Amino acid sequence: MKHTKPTRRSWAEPFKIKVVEPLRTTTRQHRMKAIKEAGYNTFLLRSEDVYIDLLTDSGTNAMSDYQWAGMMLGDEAYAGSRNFYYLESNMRKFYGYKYLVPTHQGRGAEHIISQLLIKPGDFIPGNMYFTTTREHQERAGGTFVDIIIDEAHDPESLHPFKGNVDLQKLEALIKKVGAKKIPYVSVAATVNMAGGQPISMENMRAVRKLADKHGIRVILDATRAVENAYFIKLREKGYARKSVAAILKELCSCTDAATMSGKKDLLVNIGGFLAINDAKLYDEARNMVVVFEGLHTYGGLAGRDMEAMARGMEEMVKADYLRARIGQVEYLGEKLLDWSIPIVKPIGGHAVFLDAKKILEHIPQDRFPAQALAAEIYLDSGVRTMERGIVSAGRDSATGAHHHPSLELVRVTIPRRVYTQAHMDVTAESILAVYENRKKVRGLKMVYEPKYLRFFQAQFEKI
Ligand code: P71
Repeated sequence: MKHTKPTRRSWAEPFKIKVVEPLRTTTRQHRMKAIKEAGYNTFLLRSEDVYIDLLTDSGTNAMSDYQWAGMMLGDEAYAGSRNFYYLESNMRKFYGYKYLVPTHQGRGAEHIISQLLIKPGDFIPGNMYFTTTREHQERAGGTFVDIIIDEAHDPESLHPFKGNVDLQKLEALIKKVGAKKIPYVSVAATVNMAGGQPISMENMRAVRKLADKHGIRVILDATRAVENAYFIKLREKGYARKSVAAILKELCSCTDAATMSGKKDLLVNIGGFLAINDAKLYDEARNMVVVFEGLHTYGGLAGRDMEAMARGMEEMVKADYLRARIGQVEYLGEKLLDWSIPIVKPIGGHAVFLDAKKILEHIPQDRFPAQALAAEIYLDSGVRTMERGIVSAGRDSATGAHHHPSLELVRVTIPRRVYTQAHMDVTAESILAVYENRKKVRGLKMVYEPKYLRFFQAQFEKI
């Protein structure tokens, strides 16, 4: 093999491996049967039939020895666990909100905030929908309105902050429906469905200012806010010398509360929380959590899970960790770009997103090109990815028609600290093999469609 001399010095994972979990390889024939039985839905595959699992970065992280050691210090008291108080103090230290309500995961927090703040007939503007977030907003009687900048819907746009809110769209909505019908602006950092794209600090400040002018709350989806803070450090003027920890706190300070899925940035396998500044709202949330999750000092979690989250906060902001984390995603993305495979640009924080609309241009969106592409990649190599297109977008709650998102993507999601660069190579080569045979891939028809969040359990057949 020929090796060209490097043009820059490499980074490496800032850890060594202490425990390993064997991977299983399968034959193509085995995978053919497995994906067919799963109705061509990668969510319905058994993990045992998967080789490299890039379905999600959610709850799939590898914990450190420091976190595992903390698991043994779980205080499993029903009330007042010391792990809760440690998590509360670290949440204050790293995110800066006053009050903490733990939940079993992110959607538990979304449920509570939506039920408390949204009235039937309300509108909730946000920088692109997220599946569970919108579901809870709609269940509470609200209507989600997309106010992300247009560039976010264009996979080719190189805008450095494709997660930004279009302030004119927000202002137009306020004018149209009135501030009283907008309980809050829902801002995500980074934006998952746009391709893991960040929002800039400048834009976040401007959203705060506009919301203040009209007395509207701003609620942050802080699920991947650390990765967003890292992009601000790299890309935004004036932030290169600031620490990610300082940037994260500044970002949160522009908002009134946050929902959090700890299963991403916090480097754990389960957990989440709601973080709030307003004492009255906190009081209501703390009361509601006992109905749906558990007492307000555990919120559906074991003490050890809270300890692991608290310790994960200390690790998530470290510069060497983030460089390797984002660097690994970039490594995979650049490889695919070198081979001219269409992906969302710029490369995002948690995943590389394949542009299924372009790759399978012979398959119309109603025949689920991204769903078909994810199934085909699994078939080729056992690498599991996720559809993020028309199936994920679901149906319009008012008309019942399919939403037709402009982005029809397959997400190749990288768990934190789990896979090596060689796994990225194998993954890239499988995607290339499928890309080269793309003309042979056929569309799908949906033969089973569940009522809520259909992408999880829908089943398909080949056309
Ligand atoms: C991801 C997930 C997990 C997931 C959720 C829905 C469909 C497929 C996979 C979860 C998020 C998220 C953001 C920005 C809230 C949640 C819910 N992401 N906000 O990307 O990305 O958190 O899963 O802990 O309930 O695979 P939760």
